[in-house]
Amino acid sequence: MGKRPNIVLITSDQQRWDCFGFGPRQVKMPHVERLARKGTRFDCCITANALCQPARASILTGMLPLTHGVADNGVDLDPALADKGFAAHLGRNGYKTAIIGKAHFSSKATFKPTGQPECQFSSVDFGPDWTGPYMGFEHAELMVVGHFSRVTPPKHISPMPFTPPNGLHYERWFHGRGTPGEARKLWEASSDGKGLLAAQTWNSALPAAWHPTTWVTDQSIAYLRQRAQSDEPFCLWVSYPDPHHPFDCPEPWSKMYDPASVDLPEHRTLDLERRPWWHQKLYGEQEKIGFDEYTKPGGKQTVARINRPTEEQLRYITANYYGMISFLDDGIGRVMSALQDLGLDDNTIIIFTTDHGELLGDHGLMLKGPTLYESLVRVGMVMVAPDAVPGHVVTEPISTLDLAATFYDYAGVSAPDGIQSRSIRNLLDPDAGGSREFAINEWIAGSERYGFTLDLRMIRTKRYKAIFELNSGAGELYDLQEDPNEMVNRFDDPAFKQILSELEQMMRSRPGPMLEKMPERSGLS
Ligand SMILES: [Ca+2]
Repeated sequence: MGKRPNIVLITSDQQRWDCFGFGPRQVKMPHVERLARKGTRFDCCITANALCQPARASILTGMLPLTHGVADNGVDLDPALADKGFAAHLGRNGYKTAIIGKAHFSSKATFKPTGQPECQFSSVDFGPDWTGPYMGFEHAELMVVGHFSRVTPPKHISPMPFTPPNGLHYERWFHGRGTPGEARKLWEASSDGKGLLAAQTWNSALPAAWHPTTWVTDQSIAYLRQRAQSDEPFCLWVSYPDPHHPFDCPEPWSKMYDPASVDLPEHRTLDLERRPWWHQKLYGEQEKIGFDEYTKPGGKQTVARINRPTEEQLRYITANYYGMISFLDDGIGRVMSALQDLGLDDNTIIIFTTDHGELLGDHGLMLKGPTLYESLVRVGMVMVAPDAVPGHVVTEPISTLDLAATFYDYAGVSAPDGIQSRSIRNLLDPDAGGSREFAINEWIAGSERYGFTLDLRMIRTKRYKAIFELNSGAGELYDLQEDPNEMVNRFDDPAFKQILSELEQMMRSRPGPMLEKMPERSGLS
């Protein structure tokens, strides 16, 4: 490979590891499965955080949350740190860089204007002519949210003005479809006339052609066409906002999976008595806090924003979740076809992964929260690179934050100082004997979120997962080899004392600098 390779990073939002098409769940992703046959699949990829903003800041910067400071949702990434991210760094080294879709590097649901394009208020100052630069990307075509909410919070807290002149490229395009108001009306309507099937779940009547998945695909292909005219290497982040809730799958994808026969979790009832105190406090005591409470001034944000679904409701949610995933796989297939047609495929590294998972009914829980089960922190990752051995599966624990260093490795540039990202290129060769000991996850859940502060540090080795809540000293320890469903917490089990102590040592040995003081919160998410 003489010329430096192009890089196309494709991500979804909130896609659990077992829903990547190559199993074990039923959901189909034929194009991603094709990528996996051609390239390398990482079976134990762990996100640096279970929420959008910290997870995405880690992918971009190659830093852990306590180093870049976005240790919770609602915190903006410092542009000075984004300047050490892969977009800025590759840009300085001759790459053209772009992000198309959902960025979420700064808060959208802000308390007041922040001056950032993704801020619900400040987006008005970034008109149709604005296409970056943003957080190191030379070119940006974005959305403020990408997944609208059917619920409009009271005006005094967050008017969510995602209609023009507020909003960004996708929102402006979306609201311009058809007659005024038509796109929004169709999105809220049901294609099957049944209305809401579960909380935040319906078969949307929005035409698939107007859906963010289609828009992200089309804009990405247009960018690739442009890039194919030039010899400069490029790095494009194609960022789909699905299958994040609401579960509003459009036709025909909403018809693809029969709710009656979708997979259900083996353990789908609340089992709080087995868990440390914060599980009980959030899902036991605070469960009754509703949307009104969380949006009123000084009110606490509840984790139970989506009620415990019945089995029938969970079936509808799951069928729509699967449909949204197969829809975005179709987009990935179109991006891959464009690369081939443009003659770019033999010198382009393609990665598909996501920012974090989705509980989807595991242990009676939905969406995400400070319950760091595998469905939430383990994600799929596939990489097609020129030196990949087709079909190779890597079982070493790696992190999504390792992508930045991997890109530098392939681009032949040295990494900026102070990052925790490590290139995964040496794991591509099955005979090279490359190994990894553990992956790290960090989350400081501020009191604005839950009414108390949690300082969560997670260590994931091939076999074990330890979660330390540093403020209280409580925690969790699961032996994933003997207990893949994480049913028995061994944290206080004397028989596991030595293992826990080793895992704690790994946590204390975390590499790199940590911020002394975390940045101020700019919003809720
Ligand atoms: Ca997300």
